[in-house]
Amino acid sequence: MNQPVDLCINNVRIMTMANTDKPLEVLANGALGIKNGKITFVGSQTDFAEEACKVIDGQGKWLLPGFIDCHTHLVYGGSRAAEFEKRLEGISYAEIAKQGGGIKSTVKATRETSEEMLFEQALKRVRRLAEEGVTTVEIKSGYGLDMDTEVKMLKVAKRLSAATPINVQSTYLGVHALPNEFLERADAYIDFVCSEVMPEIAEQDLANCVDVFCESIGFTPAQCQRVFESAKSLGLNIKAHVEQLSDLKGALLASQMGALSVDHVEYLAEQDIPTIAQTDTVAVLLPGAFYYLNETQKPPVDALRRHKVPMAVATDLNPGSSPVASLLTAMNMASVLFGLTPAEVLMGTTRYAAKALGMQNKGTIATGKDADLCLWDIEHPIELVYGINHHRPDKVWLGGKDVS
Ligand code: DI6
Ligand code: FE
Repeated sequence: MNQPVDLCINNVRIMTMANTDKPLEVLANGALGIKNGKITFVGSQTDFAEEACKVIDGQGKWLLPGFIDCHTHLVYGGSRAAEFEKRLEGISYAEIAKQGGGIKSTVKATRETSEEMLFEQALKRVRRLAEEGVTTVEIKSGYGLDMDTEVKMLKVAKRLSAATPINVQSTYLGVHALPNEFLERADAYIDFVCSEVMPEIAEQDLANCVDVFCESIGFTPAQCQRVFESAKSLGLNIKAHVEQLSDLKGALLASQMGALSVDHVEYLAEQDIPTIAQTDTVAVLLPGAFYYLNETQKPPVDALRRHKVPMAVATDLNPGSSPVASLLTAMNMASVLFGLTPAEVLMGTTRYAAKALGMQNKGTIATGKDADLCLWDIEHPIELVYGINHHRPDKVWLGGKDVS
């Protein structure tokens, strides 16, 4: 005889995000079976034949995959409110970075902040995201740039995972800015990252992905390529900040080397998109940074869409270019500022966000997937993209466990 499932959620409208051709397809009068944290049944209520230890009546509400914020820098010390004021006076983000502010000022603050304090501050940010139905968040290091602080940041990310009802995926972003100790010696810094820091992080299992900032105010494609090669030799995945402020062809490089995602891509050239479309790389759009930096160059959404490059949407939550602790707000911005359809935005924060993290077990509602789910009392999921700050999930399950 079959073992009963642990939980059945019935009487729900399910948006599975499993059909890429019809993202907004709805399973009316749906039911879901969960066993050992995995989805074992998804279908119509009338077809649900198994016995369940516990049954929840969804009262006709909407069941969606938990949201995934696939690009954040939410562990950091200090604040950049004063820099925000400077930018309002007309000094650009790049100019502030050149004057030693920007990322570098957060590096100084993060080095000076204890692990405990970093944890307490980041915990609040994670909770803000979780309140909106985010069940998985990616967290990057990159505000330490020395061995101890990068390790400290990644340890905080790991602790956040244990302390909150949210999955955390950690990414090592050592190649984010050049630390003062290596001024005028960028290649020596790349040597240090490749031969010392990355092996240590892999050894301690502190991250499973490596990111870089490929940019005129960051690192060259040749330097990023060396980082990617080392990361791959250690069995780590790769992704990259590319074409945020200028076109260095970083997206071409990263996608050719098997990157999970290329992020920002405002300055991505249309002619490069067919080549990227041949790979498995996701384009992660970050409208919060576009909004805060008052950018005018939009990512080539039409061409990405035409060539079927999967697009994800994330907050880029960080103290400088995107102090946005709200994925739902970033989702609205992706539509209003970049012209993504609600369907694209919903796919971009579930299925394709999971793909951008290499987490094929998440992001859709289908048998065998992790039961990370949200129940929403709304007329239609499009409402989650349409308004700002109207909705919170009624219930959230993480690996089948009610964490709401
Ligand atoms: N691009 C970003 O949007 C973040 N890092 C990066 O390379 C911003 C980081 C910051 O301004 O602190
Ligand atoms: Fe970023």
